[in-house]
Amino acid sequence: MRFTPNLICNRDDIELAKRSDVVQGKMDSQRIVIAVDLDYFFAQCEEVRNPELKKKPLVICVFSGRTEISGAVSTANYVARKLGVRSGMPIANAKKLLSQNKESVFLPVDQDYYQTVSERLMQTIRSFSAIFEQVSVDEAFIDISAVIGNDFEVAAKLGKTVKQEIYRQEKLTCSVGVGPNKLMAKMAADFEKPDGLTIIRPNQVKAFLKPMPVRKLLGIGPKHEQKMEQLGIGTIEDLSKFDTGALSDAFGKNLGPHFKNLAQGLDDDPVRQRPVEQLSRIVTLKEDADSFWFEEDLRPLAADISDRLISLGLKCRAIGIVGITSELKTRSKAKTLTHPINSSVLILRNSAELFRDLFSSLATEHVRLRRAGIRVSVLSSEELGEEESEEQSTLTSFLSS
Ligand code: TTP
Ligand code: MG
Repeated sequence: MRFTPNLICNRDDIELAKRSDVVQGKMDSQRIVIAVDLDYFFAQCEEVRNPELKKKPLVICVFSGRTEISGAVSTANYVARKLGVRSGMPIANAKKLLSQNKESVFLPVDQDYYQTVSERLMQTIRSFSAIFEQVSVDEAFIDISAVIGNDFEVAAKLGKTVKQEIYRQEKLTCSVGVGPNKLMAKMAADFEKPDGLTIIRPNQVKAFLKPMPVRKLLGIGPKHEQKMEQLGIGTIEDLSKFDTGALSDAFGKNLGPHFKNLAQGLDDDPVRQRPVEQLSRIVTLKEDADSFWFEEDLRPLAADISDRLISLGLKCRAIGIVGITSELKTRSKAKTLTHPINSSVLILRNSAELFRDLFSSLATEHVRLRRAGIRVSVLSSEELGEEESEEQSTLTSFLSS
């Protein structure tokens, strides 16, 4: 059975799909969830920045710094994966695997860049449904039942539009799964990678899961798999038919029945917004700085963070700065605010203060900064305090001082 339909998508369908009045009355019968997972995310971000990398084996590394090659592989593009490179393997092993390939490129992770791309991606995905859950830096769910009811044909087109929109905005490919719950949507997204689109309708769930080995079922780890093997459970179908009491004996009274539900494709976990804990932006300065003169470089970072906070309806209660020195050492400072803020000028003001402090402590060491960043945390949707408006009025004098 094929689960990947060949769809032709058109904007009118989607506009129709977004009109909730078209689907009134169908909502309580069924959920439709879309899972989005970016393909080889960190490595693909690097390819967007430098398209020449596309045809080369590309490995993104978390260097531990002890030796030139100590550390682990974060991810790799599919060219490198075809040659055996995998997330989590020692960099030394990846180097060995690619030793014959002169074109191979090994890059360090650039967390801030990926984070910035991720935040834009999440905004795009969220624009398709307010019932949204970010699972990781490159993965999210949306529940589209309230938008399109239980029409899987429209859902399939919407899934395709999500892919197209992400590609149009970021030039990144992703794999999308559409299913009746989070479990099935995620398994659908994993089914065809990279650049896949897999739809699992409710009447296809059983056939989809049936032949798969149990380790493919989300939530089943290597230890569970081992135990299941001892019980004679090899496929997801075996698990779905296994005696519930015996599963409870083997895995406990919660986990045993839970596994059986998963094997039947059942999952009632709602798609829910997880709180955003912090936002950060970092910039490489035009020139390494030995005094606080680069306020102009900070202004766009503060504006970016402010826009993001406002779009999420959040304010921050703590603000921090990070400076990366010319020697690539990290220095940071942070402060707690008396009142939550989200305005760009106040974020700039508070981070500027922290940078002034940082520079006075660096002055004696003759250290220069290469990169400067702002991070806000302790986010909440609290209302502005009165003090913020007072602070606003005194701000101009501070900035021009
Ligand atoms: P994943 O989505 O698991 O992997 P991926 O996007 O690189 O590849 P795929 O096409 O299979 O989805 O993780 C997202 C990012 O998280 C990944 O690009 C790098 C980072 N990551 C690590 O740093 N270490 C790891 O072990 C894994 C699995 C991911
Ligand atoms: Mg991914």
